[in-house]
Amino acid sequence: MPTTLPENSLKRPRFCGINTFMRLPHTTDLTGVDAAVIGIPFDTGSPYRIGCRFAPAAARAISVMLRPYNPYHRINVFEAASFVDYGDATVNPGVTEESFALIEADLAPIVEQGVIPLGIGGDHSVTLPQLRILASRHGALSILHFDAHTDTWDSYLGQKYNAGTAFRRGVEEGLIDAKNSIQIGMRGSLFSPEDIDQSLRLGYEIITTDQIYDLGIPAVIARIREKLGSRKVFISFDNDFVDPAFAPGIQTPESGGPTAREAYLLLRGLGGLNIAGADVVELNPSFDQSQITALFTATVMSEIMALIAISKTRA
Ligand SMILES: [Mn+2]
Repeated sequence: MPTTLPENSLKRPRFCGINTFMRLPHTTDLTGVDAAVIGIPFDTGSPYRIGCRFAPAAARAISVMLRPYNPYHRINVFEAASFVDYGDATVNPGVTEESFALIEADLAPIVEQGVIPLGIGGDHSVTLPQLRILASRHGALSILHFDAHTDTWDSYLGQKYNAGTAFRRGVEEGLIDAKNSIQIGMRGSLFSPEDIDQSLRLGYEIITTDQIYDLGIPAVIARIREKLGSRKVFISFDNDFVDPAFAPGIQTPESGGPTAREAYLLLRGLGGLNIAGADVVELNPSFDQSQITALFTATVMSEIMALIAISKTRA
């Protein structure tokens, strides 16, 4: 039994105490730890609504609602594997490349000790420094990228490093094995067809939101499993994957998306994936109502944690 069990909300009410993710212990001691949640409160990469820097705190605040037993996988996540809340990475707001170096340095002890980092963004630019440190250990990673947008632009308003470019920079830097990666959920108006074509040229497979509904969720799960197999995978989940009705508090909303339930169904089909790291990004609490998006963010992360718990049980 791990020594990192969360505080028991049946013994002490969940609103008592200082919020950590799902009431896990806040520690940087990674002895025996399988995965560490780390906030990455950086939003200078946001082309639209700034404010994702407050996401880790907002996700932690509502995450106390989430209970340790995942009934879909029939597993007590925290008995099956050891998780901690590592705290937040340090950033310098307004200074992107310095912040990336700071984020990478703060993640280094996690990755070097073989612990799986679980990032809570931040805007989507923060995936790049996570991939830099992870690829230094694992080599190029397969990516499972949930998002309404491809984020493979060469630059955005003249900026090479922001929330719209990480998945091109990652390929250019040799961090992403695009030929063994999938981008899922693309939809909405585009600047041009190139928004999609540029991803295909980089080697990504794309499953658009329309294709999710055409194929059906079981077939999409089968395709993801077939493509990623036992490869080392980084799951990057942009909250704008779902319809703004289910995630209003985000940086770049895109109407006409899947439901929260459909997102969970997709994630729950991925038990056994070889997860090297994951992040949930683009929660912007300034535009959230009634903690809807914060709860969605925390729940997505908890479903990813369940996938890690399953793999530790099987190992
Ligand atoms: Mn994105």
